Amino acid sequence: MVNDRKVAVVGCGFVGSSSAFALMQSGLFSEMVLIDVDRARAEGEALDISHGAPFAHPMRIYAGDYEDAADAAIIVVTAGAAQKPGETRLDLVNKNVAIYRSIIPRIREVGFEGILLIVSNPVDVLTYAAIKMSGLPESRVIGSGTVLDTARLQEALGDHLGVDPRDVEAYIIGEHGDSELAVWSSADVAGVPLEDFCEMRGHFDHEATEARIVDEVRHAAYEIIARKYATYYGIAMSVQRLCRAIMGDEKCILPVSSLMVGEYGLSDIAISMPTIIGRGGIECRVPISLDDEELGELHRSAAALSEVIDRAQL
Ligand code: 6V0
Repeated sequence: MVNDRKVAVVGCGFVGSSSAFALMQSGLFSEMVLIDVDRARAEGEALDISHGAPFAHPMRIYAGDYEDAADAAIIVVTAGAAQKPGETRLDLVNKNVAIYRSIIPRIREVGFEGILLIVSNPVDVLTYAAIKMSGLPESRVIGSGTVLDTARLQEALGDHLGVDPRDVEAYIIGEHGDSELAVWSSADVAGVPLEDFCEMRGHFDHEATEARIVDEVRHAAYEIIARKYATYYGIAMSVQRLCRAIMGDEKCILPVSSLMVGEYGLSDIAISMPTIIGRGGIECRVPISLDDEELGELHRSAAALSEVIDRAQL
């Protein structure tokens, strides 16, 4: 039995607690279980966040165990080591695969029937690992993927063009990491091709601007970590957005990480591309059109991930 008003968060560090805080404010759920290997941490966060609930939505928030999460509609997994200054997301693989070996089988054992939302990094590798370890149908295992990177891209373009970032239709796809790519060839604002819109707003140096913006997006996490040692608010809002899409059966299109089954010639790998999200999780991947250069970049991104997956022996 799935309780549609219940969510669980595994890992209550910066990302888990910020996500829990965002979910408390969302009104999507009336019960939230926080799980962490450091039980005191989970208890402290549950108390602190619950004291904000009277200002938002009535909600029962408590520290618990996997048994308490068995009937949750969504389990968000943020447990794991985070990047240190200078580390890449892929550097985290061995540590976090080992952590996932102590988490995902527990979720499987309690007979979880909801949606597993993977957030820990490297998110594509861990989404693949979670599919393998959980035995859940692949449609019910979603990696937050490049949802955050796409928000960063929309924000940068909105700022550059002086428009609401929500009106910018542009995606980051591929690995959530150094090899991700922006799909410029089909980007638009209100149906106007991006480069035409740029010219309308007085910007003509497309190549240099696109290179600068994609570079800023790729390096955003490094810039933030260099200054404040962690990133968490942007991902917390991405988690809230994904939970809203699932619980509202929105059928909205978000660039999540999921198992490829032949799209662009890719398979046996989890990577991000625009995907229709609803109450069942992943409904359908949307094969966005790519030009030859973008397709080449996507294949390079996938090859980098495949190599890491092979080495991790999942
Ligand atoms: P953190 O603040 O160190 O928190 C990690 C938490 O996980 C701690 O509270 C640990 O006690 C807990 N933990 C460790 N092992 C276990 C276990 N076996 N079972 C339960 N809990 C455990 O890290 P932070 O919260 O900053 O980052 C967490 C993860 O999110 C890292 O892998 C980050 O790289 C990743 N991020 C992913 C993003 C994305 O876009 N997908 C964005 C930002 C960070």
